[in-house]
Amino acid sequence: MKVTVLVGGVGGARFLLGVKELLGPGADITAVVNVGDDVWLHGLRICPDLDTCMYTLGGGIDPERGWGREGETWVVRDELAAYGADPTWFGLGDKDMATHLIRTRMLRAGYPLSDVTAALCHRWQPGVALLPASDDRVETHVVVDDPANGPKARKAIHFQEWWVRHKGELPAHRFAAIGADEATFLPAAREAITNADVVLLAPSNPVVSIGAILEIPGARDALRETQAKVVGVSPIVANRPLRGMADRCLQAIGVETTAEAVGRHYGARPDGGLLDGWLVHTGDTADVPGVATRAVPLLMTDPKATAQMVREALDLVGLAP
Ligand code: GDP
Ligand code: FO1
Ligand code: CA
Repeated sequence: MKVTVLVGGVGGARFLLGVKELLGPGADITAVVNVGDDVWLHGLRICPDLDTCMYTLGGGIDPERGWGREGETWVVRDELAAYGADPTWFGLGDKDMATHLIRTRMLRAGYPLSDVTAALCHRWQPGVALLPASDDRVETHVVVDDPANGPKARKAIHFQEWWVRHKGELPAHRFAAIGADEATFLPAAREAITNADVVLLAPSNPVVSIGAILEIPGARDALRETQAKVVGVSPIVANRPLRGMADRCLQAIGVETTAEAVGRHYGARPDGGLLDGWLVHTGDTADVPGVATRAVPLLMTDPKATAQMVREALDLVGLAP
């Protein structure tokens, strides 16, 4: 069975562990990974969601933080801070930095991000094809108040500045995918969606992970046009995100923090939306017109529990492995 999964970082990576667990070695799994979090810092190209997926699936992730390398040291970060080199609010670990150095060198030599990612994955052998949603630069920015320039002034800051520096505490008026107008959805990602037996939307942040992928021209069309069933998994459990600040992101786009509201936001395919099926957590309810819904345990406590979630997602659209 050929499975294609749209993913962000930590939630997406843990979900992919479950897909791998269910389908076993040699399975045909492709992940289309959000690039909206990507950023240039200290002259290096950082791709947090791609790296989180690569390290998680390759066994190199720090399990507590959920991002970056296990057993990390921070010598270079501290030395940069001693020079006062901006930004001091974003920490690059020493081991992780080798990834960014290689990525940056290859990008500067003219290789597209998809080729660079494949090269990095040679080492990590994630067992899943990790495809950036685009080879083009499409970075999420957040529109916030700018009181220094007047009571009504606003400015757009990079997503990482909003998420890491301000911890999502600055009220977000909206999110903007800078560069999306000139970007192309990665052709290999489109093919992976077109040729899949099933497409899964991981329980990733619906706004700045899945939503950011969908902002790339061609992504929505690929999902609407595929013959494969599309099943989403709710990241909202008992009206809360299980990690991160999806509630603040949803508020900015006027969507309630409930599994039902997120399901309705994605919408039913016959109505121009994305979903054939929508999984919510046991005890939650979701009435999403035109979409098959089911409530099952959705806590990704370990790959076996997550594999059971994936099994339910496939079963919901008649595809039990
Ligand atoms: P990020 O890029 O690192 O923020 O990660 P993602 O966007 O891929 O995933 C973040 C989302 O994962 C959050 O909104 C969480 O609610 C969700 N999440 C984390 N753990 C779980 C879990 O065990 N079950 C479910 N259903 N969602 C989860
Ligand atoms: N998150 C933080 O909260 N603080 C950091 O200093 C930080 C550094 C960092 C470095 C590399 C990387 O791949 C991820 C990093 N993250 C950090 C996580 C990440 O920026 C965000 O959690 C995501 O982009 C949101 O998905
Ligand atoms: Ca992310």
